[in-house]
Amino acid sequence: MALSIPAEEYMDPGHTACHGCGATLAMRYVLKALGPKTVLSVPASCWAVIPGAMPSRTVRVTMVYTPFAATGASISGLREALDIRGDTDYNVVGFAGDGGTADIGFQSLSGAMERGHNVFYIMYDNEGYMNTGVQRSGSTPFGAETTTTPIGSRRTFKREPKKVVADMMVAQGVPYVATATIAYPEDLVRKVKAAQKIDGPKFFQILSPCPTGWYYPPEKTVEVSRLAVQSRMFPLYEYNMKHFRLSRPNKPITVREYIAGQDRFSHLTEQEIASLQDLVDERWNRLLQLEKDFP
Ligand SMILES: Cc1ncc(C[n+]2csc(CCOP(=O)(O)OP(=O)(O)O)c2C)c(N)n1
Repeated sequence: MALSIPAEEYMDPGHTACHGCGATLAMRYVLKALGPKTVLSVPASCWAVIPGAMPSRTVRVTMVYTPFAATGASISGLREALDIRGDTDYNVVGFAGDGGTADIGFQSLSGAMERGHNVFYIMYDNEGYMNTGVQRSGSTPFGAETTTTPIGSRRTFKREPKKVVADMMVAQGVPYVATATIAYPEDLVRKVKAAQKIDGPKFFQILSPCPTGWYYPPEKTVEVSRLAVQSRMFPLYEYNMKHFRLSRPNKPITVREYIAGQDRFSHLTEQEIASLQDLVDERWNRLLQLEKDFP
């Protein structure tokens, strides 16, 4: 497939992210797809600090900081205000972490999607509250160690399955919903451009691996992102105006192979790995059913 990633950059190289941060690549590709007429609304998260303090900015588009729980409300207001001014050609984008989306910002997100505003909501999913020190979020997968689910003698790793916000947005009937990840930038950019054609709410969940919180070497971020897809831990799909398309891994691997390089899973027993594999298979079957239901 021909490389179709725009050459233009809307992010500058200097920023305060950790080495190997997947969330910086997520922003870079999203902005390449959307271009300069974009307004970002960012709540408390890693991305609230990545641009640095004034006069640093890192992104070459307007960025508004919003309270943790209010991304959905803030993009609703920005959209309506820009439309009143006649700036209908601006992309309005909420760019929030998984804690700010799956947990604390969920009602605000759900309301914005239900009211039908012409906005993007991008959840960059690093599977934890990383900016504040790797705490568990609703989007942390079963089995992971975090600082609020520490191993120690009581082995309190996360016992609950990952809350998959994209699937919830499909259930809500949001016009465009996609999952994507930074190992597949052509797919990510294509999806953002496809969504841009829709005059209504658009939701993205972008897996953005985090070496600091997943405990793997920073140079492995793209590889980890690819293995997440190949193992079906993070399936890629597109739900576009009631058509659902699920991407099949071209080199399938097991969940065990995916988690092998990440110390956040290194404590798991054989039985616990099997439980994680069961959860992954169960969700995959639900997604296959969605493909049948929305051909
Ligand atoms: C109302 C409120 N509660 C808590 C915080 C502290 N806080 C700032 S960033 C953050 C973690 C955000 O996690 P997530 O949304 O997953 O984004 P990430 O840090 O992983 O990029 C927390 C808890 C806050 N700023 N405001």
